[in-house]
Formats: sequence, C-alpha cells, structure tokens
Amino acid sequence: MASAGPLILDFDQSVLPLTDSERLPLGEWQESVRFGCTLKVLQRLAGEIEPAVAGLPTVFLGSGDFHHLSHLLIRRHEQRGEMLQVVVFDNHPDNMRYPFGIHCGSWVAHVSRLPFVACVHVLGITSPDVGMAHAWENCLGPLRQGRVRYWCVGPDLNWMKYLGITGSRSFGSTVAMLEAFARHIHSTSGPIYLSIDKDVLARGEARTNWDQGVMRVDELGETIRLLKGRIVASDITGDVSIYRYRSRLKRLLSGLDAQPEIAPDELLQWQTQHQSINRQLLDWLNA
Ligand SMILES: [Mn+2]
Repeated sequence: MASAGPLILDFDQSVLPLTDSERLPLGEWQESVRFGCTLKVLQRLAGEIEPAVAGLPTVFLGSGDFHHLSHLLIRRHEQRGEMLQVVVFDNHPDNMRYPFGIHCGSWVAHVSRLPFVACVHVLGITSPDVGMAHAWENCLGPLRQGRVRYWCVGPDLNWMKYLGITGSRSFGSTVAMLEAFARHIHSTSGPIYLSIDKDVLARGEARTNWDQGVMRVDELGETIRLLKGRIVASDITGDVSIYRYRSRLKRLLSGLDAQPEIAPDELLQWQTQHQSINRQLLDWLNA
C-alpha cells in the first residue's frame, strides 16, 4: 500500500475526520452521482478526482450509495499492465442489471468487463438479491464466465447450477466462507484491489442506510491480513448520511430498495461508530 494518508471523497459529509486524511469537497456532485449516474457524469468526475487519487491512498467514498465510484478507482489500474483481482465485502452482489448508466447496485458488472480484471469476488452476501426470485435481475454473463464470484453466507444458490454457474458458493457461516475463500485466493497470485462496503457488517457492529449482513469488524481484519502484501489499493464505503433526492427517478428507485430511514438524532452517534471502525481498518491496511 502507498504510505499516504487516506483520502475522503466528500459528497455527503458522512465520514468524520481521520488522522492525516485529505478531504476533497464534492458536495456539488451529490445529486448527480448519489445512487447512480450516467457514464458521462462518471467520466467528468474522473477528471475532477484524478489528481487526488493518483498516489493510491485508501479512499473513503461516504455512504454505500456511492459504491459505483469504485469503478473509477479500479479502472485506473489498467496502467499496471498486469491482471488484477478485486475483492469486495458487501451484503449485496452489486452485480444487478441497471438500464440508466451505472449505480451502487450494478458497478461490479461494469468492473468485471474491464479486460485487466481477472475476477471480482464479492464476499459476505446475505441479501435475497441472490435468491431465485431475483435471479434474472443479476448480470448472469459474468457469473457464468467466473469473472464474478459470490461468496454468500446463508442464501440458497441452487438455481445457479441450472444456468451453469459454478464459481459462486453459499456457506452456513462466515467462518466457513472465509476459510474457503482463503484456500481459493492462496491458489492464485497477483495484485488485489480491496473494496469494503460496511453494510456487510452485522447491525451490532455499525449501522448503515442499507440492510446489513452478519460479519464482524475483526473478520475484516483477518481477511486484510490474509491478503497482506497483495493489496495494491483500497476503498471503503458504508458510512451514513441523510439525503433527499431532487430527482423523482432516484426517489422512486431508492424507494424500491426499501432503504431504512435514519433519525437525525442518531446520525452523529452512528457516524462516530464508523469513525472508530474506519481507524481500525486503516491500521490494518497500513500494517
Ligand atoms: Mn455496495
């Protein structure tokens, strides 16, 4: 990892201060980028953030509603000239179909199409998005080709075998999932990009504005140690903020996802919880 301090891409003022952090104010972009945006908007944003991200800091994106920004950060690695694996922690596959550009639930599919990305592993999924009822909402091509692999805890993935998808698996516990992933990733070599959406954590660990998974913070630490020496860059999302979209389309689409409401008086308390987790994650990443 680069030794520079972390970078906060500050769209939503969700990330409280961190030691040696640099903060890039991007509040003007929030309405156009949050939840989802066109590829044209993403392209303009790439130019805006390029100088700040060039030194490969750990990048904080704010709410998980900005997770599609990982696409910008990952595609910069084309210049390395070697194949990259992407390891994502998320309670959702982020590999769904989305016809309006790119969004926080579809960015993994876009990343899997980058020619220098060998595989995107999504770890810790408990969301019903991967169940049979939502099967056709998932981008199936990358799953079939093994360019996207789901590592789930709980959901029934039986439907996948009828579609020839063999690289994705579901486990009875996080421990079993992480053990199997450790065996797999050790059988491979080469650089890894790490993206953590804290909605993968159990609600007792931290609260986010999405439905949450079952993992503990120390299990993220174990995985970071496991990948030691191979992580070339990383980003973190899942911090909390309150926002009401001006766009009716975005209000409609985010409403369909039934995102839980956050009470304003709880917000600072939750953000403070995230601050201590963010510090912990940075310690592990910089160790
Ligand atoms: Mn996400």
